[in-house]
Amino acid sequence: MSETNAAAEVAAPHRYTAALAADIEARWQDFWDAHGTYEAPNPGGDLAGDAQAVARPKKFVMDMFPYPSGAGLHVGHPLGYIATDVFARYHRMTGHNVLHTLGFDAFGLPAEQYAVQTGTHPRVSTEANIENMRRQLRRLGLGHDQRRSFATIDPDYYRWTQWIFLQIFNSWYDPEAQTARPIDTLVQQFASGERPTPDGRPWAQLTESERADILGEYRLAYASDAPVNWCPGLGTVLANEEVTADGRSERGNFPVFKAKLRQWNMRITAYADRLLDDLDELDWPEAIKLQQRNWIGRSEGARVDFPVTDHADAKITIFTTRQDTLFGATYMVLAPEHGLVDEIVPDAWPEGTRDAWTGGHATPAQAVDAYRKQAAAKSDVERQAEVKEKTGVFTGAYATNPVSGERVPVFIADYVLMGYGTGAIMAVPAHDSRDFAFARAFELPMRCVVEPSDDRGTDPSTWDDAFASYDAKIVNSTGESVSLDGLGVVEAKARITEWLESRSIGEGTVNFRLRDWLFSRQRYWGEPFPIVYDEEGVAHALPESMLPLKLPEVEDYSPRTFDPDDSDTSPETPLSRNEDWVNVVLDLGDGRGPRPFRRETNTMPNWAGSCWYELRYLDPHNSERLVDPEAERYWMGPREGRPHGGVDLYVGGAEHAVLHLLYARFWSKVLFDLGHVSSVEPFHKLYNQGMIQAYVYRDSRGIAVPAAEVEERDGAYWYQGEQVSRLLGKMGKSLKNAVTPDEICAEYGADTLRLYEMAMGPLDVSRPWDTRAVVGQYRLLQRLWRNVVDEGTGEVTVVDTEPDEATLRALHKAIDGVRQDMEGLRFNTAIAKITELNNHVTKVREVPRSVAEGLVLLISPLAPHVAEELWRRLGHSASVVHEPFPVADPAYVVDETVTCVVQVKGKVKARLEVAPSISDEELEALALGDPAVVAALNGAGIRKVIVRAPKLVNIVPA
Ligand code: ANZ
Repeated sequence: MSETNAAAEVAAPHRYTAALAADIEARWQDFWDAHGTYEAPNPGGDLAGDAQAVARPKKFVMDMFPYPSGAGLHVGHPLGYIATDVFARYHRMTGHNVLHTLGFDAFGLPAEQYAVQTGTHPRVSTEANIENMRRQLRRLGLGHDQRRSFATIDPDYYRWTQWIFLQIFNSWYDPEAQTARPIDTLVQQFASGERPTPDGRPWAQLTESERADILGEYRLAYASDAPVNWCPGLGTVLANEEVTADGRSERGNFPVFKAKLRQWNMRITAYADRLLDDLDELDWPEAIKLQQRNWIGRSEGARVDFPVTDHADAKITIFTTRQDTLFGATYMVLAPEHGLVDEIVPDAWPEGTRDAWTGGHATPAQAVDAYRKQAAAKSDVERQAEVKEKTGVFTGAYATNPVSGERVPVFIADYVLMGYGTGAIMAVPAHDSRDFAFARAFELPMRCVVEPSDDRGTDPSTWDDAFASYDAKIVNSTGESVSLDGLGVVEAKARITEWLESRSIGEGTVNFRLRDWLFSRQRYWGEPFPIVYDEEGVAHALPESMLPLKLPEVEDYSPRTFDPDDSDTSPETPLSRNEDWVNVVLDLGDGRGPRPFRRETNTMPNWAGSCWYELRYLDPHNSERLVDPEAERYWMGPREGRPHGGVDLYVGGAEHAVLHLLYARFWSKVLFDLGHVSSVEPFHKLYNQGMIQAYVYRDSRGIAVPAAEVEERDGAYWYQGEQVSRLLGKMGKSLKNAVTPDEICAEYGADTLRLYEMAMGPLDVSRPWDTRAVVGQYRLLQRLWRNVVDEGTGEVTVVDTEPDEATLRALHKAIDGVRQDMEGLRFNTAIAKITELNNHVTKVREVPRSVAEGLVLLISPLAPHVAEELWRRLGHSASVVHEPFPVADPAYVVDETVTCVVQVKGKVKARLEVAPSISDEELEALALGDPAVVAALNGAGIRKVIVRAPKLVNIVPA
């Protein structure tokens, strides 16, 4: 403590200081815990409570839960948690039953990597991190219902994650009914013959593994051998959403390769339409909705068959979004991996093959082989990149354009992807840039079939690039039995689709960019799959009674060490090394008695736990079912008659636009379809908070230096005598600029930290942290304290008199404004209004009790500890937490007015009631618009207007 502070404490022993704040805060936190102040009752079950509270309107306010990192929290992390806490507190005070709590998303790579390095079991380090975070969060005075908190690593929790997996595994999507249904309903259709089997044999004659293969084509969770993103550097495969635009792992930045590995997938694509349509029902930022729309990527087009020349049965089915340009298709391209390639490749190059098409190879088979090897080394992202130089080779085969009858050469090229559409395209070089570049390089013909709207003419050989437009007319498109000439693009698409369908050579289709969700990881620290394989390799679900399937102990958590740049490695899972756990004899209760099985040794991705955690908050201890239906309906159920219920406010970072938020929506829909929940959507309102940024200081080598030790001199920044540069960036340990909430709490108290974070700016905007500015909010609290408590004696100084008119106005205006700001999450402006009121009160000699109490109530959601303390000292025995929030008296909210006299030629023609603060310009406009004034002027022009706001306007006509 400095000497001046010490002196001040002697003179004012009851001043609001950091020490007093620490004492107040600790006491009230203990009080809240002891009294269960933030516990929200459920309508029934073990968390049932006060029926009156349950009868109130509900508010479910939620944060994206944190990963308990070893570094603990820095001041950037709680920004959202404080905001939801303020919002939740405000709603408690406005008559709501508020559910607010926080759990931990605790599976994941960092704990596992730490385990590999130190040998510490991930559970041990994760639990220690959770403990530390709980302590840090508690210090902030967050009003969480602690009974509802959990971590995703708790077996009681992941038991239900596994249970949901089984529901998904045991269901299929019925496209006609547009819903998921139990897989048994499909088995019945096959068994009864209502649905034919693929090869027509009766269901009863198929072997168990044949049946399993057929059902695997329908299950919403299924294993497949499709090419996946294999990241040797992380020793695991990754979902598309986890791979960056330049084909590297989002975490760790390692190269990602395509590899064929048997993996679990979730058939999220079955829900593409619903995921898209239901976005309209959500109160989410438009930017996030747009990202989801783009990610799902719906495009309407057609599939068209092109018969292969000299192969009576072979046809190439292409997907296009521009079937109106069919007459312009002058060649075709298959993805190098396309299954038809080997079938159509002839033994020798046909006559007329250009040298440029062969890649210098003696036979088509050799050319294809060499090109495939080259393509396999590239990621999808690289293949889609806008490189002007397109590569490929001729397959030696030709096909027939079904509308023009023209013979078109068939190529393979890596710019066509196997995973999109049909993996084959018709190339229309005049109207598609990729095709244009390819046709240029391979000397292929181009035909203009969409009339250019600019002056480039209709000869594509003279163009610089393709002409792509939806707003133009079709030309050069007349065949024997169909013509599109003169039609617009939209009409032409419809006309040609109809024609194709009538001849059964094509059909209109909808295609999605969204891929199925790759759901297995070769990691230790994740949920084990509740799946076992029998000796035939058929996958079986574990019966519910065997859940949770707990993670086994292993000797070694590490993935096998791989060369991160070598795509030829293959994964080996940590769980597979525990042979005792893997090989088991189980009675699955299917009437076949105990049999030997091998367990699945992959684990679920770390997104699994966050796909449904909002539901567990509702009914955290239920061991009988996922969630009690009454509790689910109460907190999450349909709103306004629509099944789109969900969390009332969900706050988190915008970086989760397509991963977590898409996966969680998908699981909600499956659970809804299967009748386990009443809402089709998990999160009704989403809000993205901004980031707290911090200055990063770097020395001349570019290395970050400790920000706390940098000095500012003459507008420059210095560290240990060396000048350093300053840039705004992220806050974090590695950038040596992290400020912890613990430090700020120690220096000022949690209430000051809360106020500062909320006052920094609009919640959705990123803002730089400035430790020196924190003191401003500290002073606000000191002034508030002084308005109620005598710093010398500790006595409460308020008086039981009526406030004067000006104070009443200040109070009620603040109440009115703060209410609106609280509803709209504008906590920064709410604080500005409270500050203004507090400053007004500071000037009042004796503070009336009603005004002091109003102030305390207004600030209590933001600074709950000091509010509780003052409320108690003001003589209340109940906590301020459930006290009604003040309501403004409208009589004091409207501005006072004054009467303004309007004269024309010196005679009073009108009287206006205006605000005292009205400007000259505004007053003049009002006066000139007044009907009596207009009548008096009677069309005459105006020579002069003399304005003396707010009382007089004098108009001199021309
Ligand atoms: C002919 C055409 C003419 C096309 C034209 C475009 C413009 P979106 O809109 O993203 O769905 N395409 C189809 N399958 C492909 C694949 N597997 N790999 C690479 N490209 C593929 O894109 C659809 C368009 O992308 C399709 O329409 C097809 O080219 C191409 F003036 O067909 B189009």
